[in-house]
Amino acid sequence: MIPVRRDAPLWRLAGGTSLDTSRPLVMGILNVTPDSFSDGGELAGDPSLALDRARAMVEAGAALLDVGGESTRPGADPVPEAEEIRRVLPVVKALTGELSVPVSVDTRKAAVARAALAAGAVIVNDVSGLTHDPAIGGVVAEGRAGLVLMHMRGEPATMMQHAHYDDVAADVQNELRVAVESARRAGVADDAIVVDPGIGFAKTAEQSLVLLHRLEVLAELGRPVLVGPSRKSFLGHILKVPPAQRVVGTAAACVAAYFAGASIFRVHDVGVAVEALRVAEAIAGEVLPERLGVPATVAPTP
Ligand code: HH2
Repeated sequence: MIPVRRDAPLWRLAGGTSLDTSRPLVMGILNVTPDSFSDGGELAGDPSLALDRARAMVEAGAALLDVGGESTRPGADPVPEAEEIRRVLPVVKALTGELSVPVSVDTRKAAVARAALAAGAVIVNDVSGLTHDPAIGGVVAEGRAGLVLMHMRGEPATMMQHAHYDDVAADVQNELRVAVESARRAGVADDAIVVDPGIGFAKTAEQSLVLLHRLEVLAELGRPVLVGPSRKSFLGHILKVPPAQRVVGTAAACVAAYFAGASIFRVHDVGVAVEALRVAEAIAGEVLPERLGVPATVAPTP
């Protein structure tokens, strides 16, 4: 049982830091939205709630945090730019002011990305893979920020109409390659880019399973792979339980994805995922965690 090789493990972020993705890294989700599919409304409106949740996530082993102000669940309504900035900015400021882990902003909009980077975020997580707002690549390049390119088709409101593939792993690989090329054209450095299959985005439950099983196809793009299986509906199809009860299922998906080549795991329930991945890493390396040491998450940029 040998996990897929990670060829280019350093992920360069804004501000001269890098994350070492040769060890599994857990990204904690902070949705400051009223309507996210599993945690909508829990953290909306009061940055101190998000800060408390973030502290607990870091304590539980989160290596980075992802702040989102727009739900992208199937059928979600778009959020105006000014409203998204109003939701996200105070939280990004509060987190970067107090915590030492890198902060990512989950947005498809250049103006939101620009405001968040100015407030100290160091990664832009674009679920549209640069297809929604043509200006966002330039903002990432200018800020020398990290960039997550997630695969989806269409818009959240209509994406499930586009869930038709000849070979889902090969098609997602090809479409992500196009996204990587457009990031390069916008001036984003190769080592700033991470790719993501977009679990549940324009994918049926079975297509999501195939992608998680065949992540090595995405690893062939030569960049670290991030996955976001957390509490998603493919788990509901398997387990027949509501989102809040998909925590163990999420951890199982993270472990499977780790062995298939993923390095970064975007989850709501950080502690459970961290524990599961520590065990997976120990099995993969055939050594106890103390011999692996604490992951050196933030390394100086060479
Ligand atoms: N999934 C969601 C949002 N952002 N970003 C990346 N890179 N990968 C993902 O799989 C991903 C993502 C959707 O999940 P969530 O944030 O929990 O829900 P919502 O979009 O309803 O806020």
